[in-house]
Amino acid sequence: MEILDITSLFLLLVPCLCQILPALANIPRPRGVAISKAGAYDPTKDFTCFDHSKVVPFEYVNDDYCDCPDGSDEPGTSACPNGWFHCTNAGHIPLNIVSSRVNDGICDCCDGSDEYEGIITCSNTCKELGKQAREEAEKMKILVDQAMKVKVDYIEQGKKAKEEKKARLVQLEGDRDKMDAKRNDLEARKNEAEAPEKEAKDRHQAAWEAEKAKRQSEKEQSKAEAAFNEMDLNKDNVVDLLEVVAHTEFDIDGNGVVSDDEAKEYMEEQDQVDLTTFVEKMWPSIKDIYRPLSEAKPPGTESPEDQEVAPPAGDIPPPEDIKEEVPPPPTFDDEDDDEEDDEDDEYDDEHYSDEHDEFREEARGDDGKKEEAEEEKMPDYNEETKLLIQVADEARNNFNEADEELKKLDKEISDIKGFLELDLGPNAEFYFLREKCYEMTDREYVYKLCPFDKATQRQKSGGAETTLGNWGHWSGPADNVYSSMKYDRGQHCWNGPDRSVEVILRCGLENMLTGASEPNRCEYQFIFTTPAVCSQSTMSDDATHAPHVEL
Ligand code: MAN
Repeated sequence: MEILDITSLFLLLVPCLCQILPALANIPRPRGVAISKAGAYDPTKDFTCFDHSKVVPFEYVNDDYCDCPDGSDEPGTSACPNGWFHCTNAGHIPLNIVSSRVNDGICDCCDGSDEYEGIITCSNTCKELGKQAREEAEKMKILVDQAMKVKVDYIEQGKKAKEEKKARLVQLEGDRDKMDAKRNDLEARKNEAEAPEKEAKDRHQAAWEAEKAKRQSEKEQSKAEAAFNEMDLNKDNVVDLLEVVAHTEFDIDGNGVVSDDEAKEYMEEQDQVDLTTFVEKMWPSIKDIYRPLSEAKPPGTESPEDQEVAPPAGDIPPPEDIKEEVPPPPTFDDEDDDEEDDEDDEYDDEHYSDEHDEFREEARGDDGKKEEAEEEKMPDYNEETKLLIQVADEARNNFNEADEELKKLDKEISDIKGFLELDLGPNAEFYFLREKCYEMTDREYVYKLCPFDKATQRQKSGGAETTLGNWGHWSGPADNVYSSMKYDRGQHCWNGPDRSVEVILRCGLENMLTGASEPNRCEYQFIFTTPAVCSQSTMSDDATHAPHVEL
């Protein structure tokens, strides 16, 4: 890759000037004077210093004594420290050198004119160097011309894309208005269809809730009646004190015996309770602790937490004997001895309860569960409601489709607006760089530039990307704004600012990230070549403003 200074390039690219120069070179003038200044040195007149500070006889010019403060009387010697010596360099590029280089033993001018005192003999290489330079310049011109063709293509693409997007935007905005109206209409229809649907569904739900409540209360009634019948051991149609006392689960104080007072707590303080009172008053207060005698554990097998467990049905004494001592509980061990057995008892006690529950679960069986689940399930809607749901579903689908369409249109509109707001250069020449990424690798990192999006860095050895910056703005000097880009708001640097990147754009035949550096911690500089910044004036621009040409 060749990098040429623009000023030299410009001069190299004016071959005709080089052809004219040999002829002009013969115009008589003092040594070290440029042709353009020859008129100021008239041998028939006194010499006026360029700064008009003095007028001296013409013989004082190049007499190796500095008379003029600006050094203009000594263009061809080294007498004035601030003087300039002009090399004509016929066949190549003329050059001004500081007068201290005159006769210093080093050949500075290709025509050798700066070394005339014989300290050194300089051969004239201007013809040869000029030829080479012109060939180089010619090549460069060809390459810049090629880059310019690419740029023209970029401009066409960019302008076309902008026009297309603008046209699409107009179309989309029209479509959006229509879709918005359609959506609103469909929303109204949806609401219209949903009102009777909701009414019918609510009605169905309410009827179902009522049915469930009814079933629940019937269930509760029959549970209460079953409990009453079970507790009414002597079948005299009342549950009396003795019958309640037989149920150890009513042992409130946990002393192993249900006292009359404890029984009465549940019996509305009466000695006996008939079916109606039992169902309405007693059952609600006992239903959570009540156990049929047939499910009660033998006394003495209760764990401390499970004191209310009653003795098994087989061991229930007849009602008249109920106050008599309860027989010892059966054990699940062959032998009845010592501590180990106590532990086993504990074990068995726990498992007694679990096994019993499991047994009851199993007894209820899968069919029972299914039936229950079936009972819990709300019945299907009636035909009229089903039809209303169908109509509402259709209205909902239509509305949702239109709503989705509208969202899609809004998204595309917003994307296009974003695109049109993006400054892609005075002639949209940077359009081509959008939605593309360019990478380069240095010793440690892989750097990536995605123009108008972001700049990143990642370790060459792998790992996650660090965002160095997000597209910010054009950042070139006021008279060449599009010569650099700023990407800022990158990842925070723990030991510095938020990361940011300045991307210097240079004219090049290819879009290429050619350099990446970090001049200050977390402040990066990229060099990016692109035909998009080339111009015919690239060749003649002031070197301070024009980008380098890298071709
Ligand atoms: C990472 C890289 C470097 C940067 C340091 C700052 O290592 O992003 O470029 O200088 O963090 O801590």
